[in-house]
Amino acid sequence: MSSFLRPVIEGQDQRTSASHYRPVSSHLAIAPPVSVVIPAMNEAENLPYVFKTLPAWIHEVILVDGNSTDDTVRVARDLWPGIKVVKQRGRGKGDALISGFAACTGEIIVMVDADGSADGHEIVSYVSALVSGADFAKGSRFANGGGTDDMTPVRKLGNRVLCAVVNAKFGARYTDLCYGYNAFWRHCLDKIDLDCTGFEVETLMNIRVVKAGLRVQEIPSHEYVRIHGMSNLSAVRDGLRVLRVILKEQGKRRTGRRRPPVFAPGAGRGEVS
Ligand SMILES: Nc1nc2c(ncn2[C@@H]2O[C@H](COP(=O)(O)OP(=O)(O)OP(=O)(O)O)[C@@H](O)[C@H]2O)c(=O)[nH]1
Ligand SMILES: [Mg+2]
Repeated sequence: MSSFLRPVIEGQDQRTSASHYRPVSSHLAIAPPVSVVIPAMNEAENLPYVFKTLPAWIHEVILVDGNSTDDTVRVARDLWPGIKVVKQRGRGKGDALISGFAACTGEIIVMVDADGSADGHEIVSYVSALVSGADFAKGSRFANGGGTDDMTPVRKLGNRVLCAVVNAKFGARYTDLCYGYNAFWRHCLDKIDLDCTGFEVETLMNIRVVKAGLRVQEIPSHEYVRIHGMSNLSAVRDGLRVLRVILKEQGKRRTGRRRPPVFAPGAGRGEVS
């Protein structure tokens, strides 16, 4: 069994018997602190639903605000006292996530959308996979046990085709590609060295983890419909961006043996408050 996890023994006080282990379910306690990064642009109305499902054992929540013109930041601070808010300097979801990751102090990082489509109760499945040996826990709506209420047939088709292209070109065995619910050990950031701005970010991560030879485990996940507001994604425009990333990554050498650049926690490009 990995040194990061151990069974919860009934009647034993997890806090005193091994001070850094925290129970995350009825039968599992973990040591590593978990950071949750939430990119949000005008999601004030959805945040109550998002925060309601986040487990109390999370070490920190980082909200990356994309210059929202609604009450996103105030609502987030009310709902999760102590939340770190990163003010995004650039534009796009990829840019937001890169800033958020840089502000994390946890060893495990979980990405959660702010539109109410992700269920925070699933975080324990992602974390369990990571403490059991995976480097990257990749959410999948099409793995057995997953699902989506949110994707149109056109998006499903586009995702499927792009996923097949990634599998063929990079030797992956993914069942889903463009999905925003994922988790990973912070050390992965050194190896994937993210450099993108938009909705292609998840694809870039999925490709680079394979190229870097990291251990990827898919986690069945259910995507609910966005509760309020409009999607920021355009199927054609963002589908083309994803395709461009795939082609660009194919032209680059594998990164597996390359010594990764050092990642400095807290050295974000955004402004933290
Ligand atoms: N900070 C920040 N967040 C963003 C930006 N663009 C999108 N987001 C957030 O990223 C998450 C995913 O964006 P969505 O618009 O829901 O895109 P999607 O989930 O692919 O599309 P739908 O399934 O239609 O909702 C949401 O929490 C958005 O608020 C941005 O430029 N900056
Ligand atoms: Mg969404």
